[in-house]
Amino acid sequence: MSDKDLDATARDILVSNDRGGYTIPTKGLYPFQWNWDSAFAAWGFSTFDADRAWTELETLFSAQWDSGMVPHIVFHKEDDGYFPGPEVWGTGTSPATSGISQPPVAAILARLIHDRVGGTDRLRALYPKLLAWHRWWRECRTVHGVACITHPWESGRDNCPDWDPGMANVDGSDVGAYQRRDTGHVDAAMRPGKDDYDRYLAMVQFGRACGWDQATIRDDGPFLMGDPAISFILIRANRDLAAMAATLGEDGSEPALWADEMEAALPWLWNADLQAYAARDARTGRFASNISSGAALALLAGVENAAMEAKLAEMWDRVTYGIPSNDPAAAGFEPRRYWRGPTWPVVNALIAVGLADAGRHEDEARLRRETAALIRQGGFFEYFDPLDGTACGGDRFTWTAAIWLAWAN
Ligand code: 9WN
Repeated sequence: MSDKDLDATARDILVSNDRGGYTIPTKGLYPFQWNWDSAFAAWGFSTFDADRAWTELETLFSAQWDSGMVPHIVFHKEDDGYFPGPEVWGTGTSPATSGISQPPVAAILARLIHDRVGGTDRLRALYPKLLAWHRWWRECRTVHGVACITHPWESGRDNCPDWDPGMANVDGSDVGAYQRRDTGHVDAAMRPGKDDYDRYLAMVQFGRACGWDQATIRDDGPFLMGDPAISFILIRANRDLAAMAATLGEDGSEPALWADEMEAALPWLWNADLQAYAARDARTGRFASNISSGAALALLAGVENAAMEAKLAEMWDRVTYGIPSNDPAAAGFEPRRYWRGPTWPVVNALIAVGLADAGRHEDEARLRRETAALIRQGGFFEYFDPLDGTACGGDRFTWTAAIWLAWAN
């Protein structure tokens, strides 16, 4: 297929995954609106339909909680193809949502969309909502000065070995019977295992039992881990908010301060053994024992570190395609199991934004070339084997189509 045909297919994927103001990640496997997927969808739409791009973000923020949290899933319409659905989360919100959040990439992408297509009035309306969400991250998810997650799903990198230390302390033995849906849509060998799901559910049940009280979840919940990826994303997103404030004539000193404070706290995530930033259990202090693509997102935040750069370069050279979600040299590397090894086009796109800003054009071009090759060979799949390029997970995936249009082509 020529690149022109791929462009047309990518647009068709976005349009056909549109459910009216929001886009589902892919038909069947993920039938609702997901938080960071939508921000990428908006970026993709901005290449051919500016109005629809802003609408995507507006629909996402229409589900924002009074606390400022933007939930990780918005269940606009019923669909029994996904588990756990709204009745399991039991948040009681309207529209029904999950009770946790997801990586706050919306401000980063809103700024890129504004740069591309304008829409200052739409950005102006969104700005206070973005600010409220970032304040929520600061008040409800910042411990030891860095961004923490209360559930692996909150990281967007579900079964990454980053979360193994925290998962080891979660008791999933008492969650009762349940029926997964994901393994009916895609190969079970590419998905998180049953032990993972038992624990994921135990965390949901804890949240539900405390009425989704976010302070209780943070302070007494079964899982709390410092996430380098979200910390880097938030640093960048707060600086983007400050830049937007300047454009809009608002006072951006608050998000600028939040970014500086989080950057100053990053040493807490520095794993001297790995010579890299790494996930760390906020309760026990235990570090994850692997380098992941979470560390590479330092580039998005403009956080430079020569020792880690050398490690990341070695990790990249161990694969053929893109930045792997887990280091192939690590014991738990699985090239096709979701976030335990595969490369994810969306993560590559975020890293590339940072590389371009840092003037590292050769590296940016390499990452783009490798990501584009995966899509040209395999199509618009969810993620890929970084060693041989095998396409994995869901097909006709919104965020892969979106980053093709906005970045990779
Ligand atoms: C849980 C939708 C989402 C992505 C996540 C990805 C996966 C869900 C799942 O799919 O997570 O949120 O059921 O596996 O890990 O990053 O947003 O594409």
